[in-house]
Amino acid sequence: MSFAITEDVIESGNARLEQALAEDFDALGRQLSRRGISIEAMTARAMAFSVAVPTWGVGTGGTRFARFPGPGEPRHIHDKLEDCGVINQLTRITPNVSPHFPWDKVNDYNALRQEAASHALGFDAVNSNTFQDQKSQRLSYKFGSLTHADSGTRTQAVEHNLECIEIGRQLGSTALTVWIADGSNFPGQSNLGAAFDRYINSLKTIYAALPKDWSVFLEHKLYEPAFYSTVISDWGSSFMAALELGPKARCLVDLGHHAPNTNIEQIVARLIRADKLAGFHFNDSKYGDDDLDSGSIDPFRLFLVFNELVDAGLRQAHGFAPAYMIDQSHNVTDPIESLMSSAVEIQRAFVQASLIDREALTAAQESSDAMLGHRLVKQAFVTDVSPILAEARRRKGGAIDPIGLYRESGYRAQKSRERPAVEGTSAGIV
Ligand SMILES: [Mn+2]
Repeated sequence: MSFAITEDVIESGNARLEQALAEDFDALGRQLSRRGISIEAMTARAMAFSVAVPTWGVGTGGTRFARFPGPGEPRHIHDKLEDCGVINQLTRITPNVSPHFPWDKVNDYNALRQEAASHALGFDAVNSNTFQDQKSQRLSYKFGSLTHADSGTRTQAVEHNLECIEIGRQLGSTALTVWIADGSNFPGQSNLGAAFDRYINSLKTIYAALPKDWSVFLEHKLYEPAFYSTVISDWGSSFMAALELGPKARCLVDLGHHAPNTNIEQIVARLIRADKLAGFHFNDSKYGDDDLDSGSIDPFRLFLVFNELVDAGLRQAHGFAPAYMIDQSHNVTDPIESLMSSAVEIQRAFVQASLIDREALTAAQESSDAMLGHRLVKQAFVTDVSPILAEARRRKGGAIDPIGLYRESGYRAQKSRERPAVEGTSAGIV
């Protein structure tokens, strides 16, 4: 019998914190009420919010130099589902997981779907992988996959994506996320125009195989592993491809996949306007695609992205239904703690952005009152909405203090006994 955190443990943990939370919640409620905001409405918004967790995120990540595994790491998709279940059990904001193939391959996907449901989890977008070679693979992706100069290699990469769609269909997913590492390291190595043409052609075959209610999410990334050119390097390339493919193709924004100082929230606004925003891979970064915990470096940027998202949601922008997912690498923390903390930070940015007085902001913008516009946005950002987030968790049966309760539960120590270390786990590779 594997160890699990019981509802009793959550209840008794919460009992010790409930009084203080009630006081903080009341105080914040009075403050918001003076600003014409209902704390109950904000709590309801917080309770309705969710963000998906990637199955590979529950393992310790690493860099190209080394990986330092932690105790009790998940050995396979079954352990990963167990860990993802704990994240949702304590935070109540991550009811879906995003699987990755071939890392999460099993024989019976209906059984896997039921197993996930037993942890109160469903499946979000499926992720294909043509950025590394698998053991039994016939042709190598060393020089590319969907855009490889060799048509046989392209076909193999297309077929893998078709298999991912079929697996996702059985899991109850409705989207395929495609990120390719294709590009070049030397000027002259690759024909930049022809590589993009080959991308479009490969994606057309994948697009044609999408079930009726499915979408394909195109993920761009500036550089790495290719260091001279990347085929889908920016939102412009992604947008061109999505436009050519059709309405089921949209652009996925990974916050770490842009040049430093890029105004990501403006990219988000453009994609919303074009009805081409697929969703997000949330993470934070200081230098490049650092895959650090969401909100750990630049919470203001995260908030400004949500400012655009909340605005689009409130004015019911056409086709607006972005998929939210975390995509991080946890190298020095317990991945369960990092994912809980990140999910809460993402939810925090959403609630903070919901506090903005949209009418007053529009009036300030229309009268070119730069300072007032800025103050209205900043006022929302500096409001500590922690009591709303904690109360939302409490009302949904989660933990008032998820990380504190997780540490107290001894879950990790129990798992380190239950899960003997194995070689070559696919967890944590991003
Ligand atoms: Mn990503």
